[in-house]
Amino acid sequence: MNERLVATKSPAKNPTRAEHAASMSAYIAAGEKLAAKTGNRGPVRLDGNGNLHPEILAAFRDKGFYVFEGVIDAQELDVLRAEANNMIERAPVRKGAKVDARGRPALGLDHAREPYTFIKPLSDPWGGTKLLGGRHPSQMTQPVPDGDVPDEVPYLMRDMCQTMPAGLRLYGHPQLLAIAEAINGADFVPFNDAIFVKQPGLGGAVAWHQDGVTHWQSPNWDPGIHGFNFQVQLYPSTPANGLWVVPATHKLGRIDIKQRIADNGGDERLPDAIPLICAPGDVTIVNRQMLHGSFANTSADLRVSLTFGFHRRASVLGQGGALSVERGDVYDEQRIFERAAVIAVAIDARAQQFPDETPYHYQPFAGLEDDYRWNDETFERVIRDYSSKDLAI
Ligand SMILES: O=C(O)CCC(=O)C(=O)O
Repeated sequence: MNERLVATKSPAKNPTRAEHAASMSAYIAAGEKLAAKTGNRGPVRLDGNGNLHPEILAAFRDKGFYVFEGVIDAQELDVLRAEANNMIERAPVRKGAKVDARGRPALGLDHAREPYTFIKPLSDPWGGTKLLGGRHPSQMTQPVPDGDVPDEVPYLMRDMCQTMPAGLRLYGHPQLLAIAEAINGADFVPFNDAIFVKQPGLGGAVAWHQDGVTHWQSPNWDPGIHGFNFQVQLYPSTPANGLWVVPATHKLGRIDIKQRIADNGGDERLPDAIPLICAPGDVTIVNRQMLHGSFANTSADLRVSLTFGFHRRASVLGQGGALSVERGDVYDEQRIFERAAVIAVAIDARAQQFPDETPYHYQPFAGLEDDYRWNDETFERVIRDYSSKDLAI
């Protein structure tokens, strides 16, 4: 038997919030120890040419994740928090409503796609369903929330580059884009973005899964073919509210997740997993082929993770709609160019706000910078409803 679970009782089928939190404590303690041993964290280190330090790249390629500490400074973090909180507060009071909880027009009414996903408090909306390509085969424990709670809470919020000016500027962050280039090449392309909201005592679980759905059988399959995601943490990301990963699983191909859980006695607390523990302003990268997930947030701590990913161009070109993208969509040169233009505008939006920072040079838009300055015209042409051009694989 795995020694990490000896001291831990299996969670009851529908534990109370407090029972669930208690059932996690030994697992969390063991996960913290394993995470400390695993390492793969520290500040962003670039070499003299502005490239990600090869040691970090090698560590990421080996374990499939890295935690960058202290990337976003306190001032930028404050603005991001205020704007993300505004998005939470301005959510429709319930699914489909036109107003927020205070009767103001809800945010997102003019978006092509509803930017919010709501769930029942502490639920796992995807586990054990066919949603999102059926990639979450096993449902997590869904504890019973305390007392009087809303029927639905925001789980995901999309379109941060449209609704949050600081979110757009973050998308043009020179260090983050240098990391994307190191991993996916200078002609890297975007994937999508979503803000995971895990309110204390309410936030839902994300069942164990691997993200990619397109290239598992590809003759060119390799551990990096489905790209990676950033998560920018606005609040502490703890073992109780945060993302857990099973290191190095990005190299294994498609994993039989149901079997892994069965082999663990049906217990979702996978023994080799580690929590990505972050302070506010830390940024994680996670290979999208990693086995990862998060538990219902029965803790007292809010987590808000701005999540956005990037791909290799070759992984996307010629592919088509997957996950939340319309099935008939084709990722041709034009589609990729239009979605990638968000990066070009974001770089300029950031340069306008932070004139002392050296902007990132995005090779696919070299020479086109003047057509992609941040202004009202590019908001309409490039940013409005950009997520309907996402490049999911
Ligand atoms: O942050 C989370 O809880 C889940 C994130 C996730 O599953 C993802 O980024 O694919």
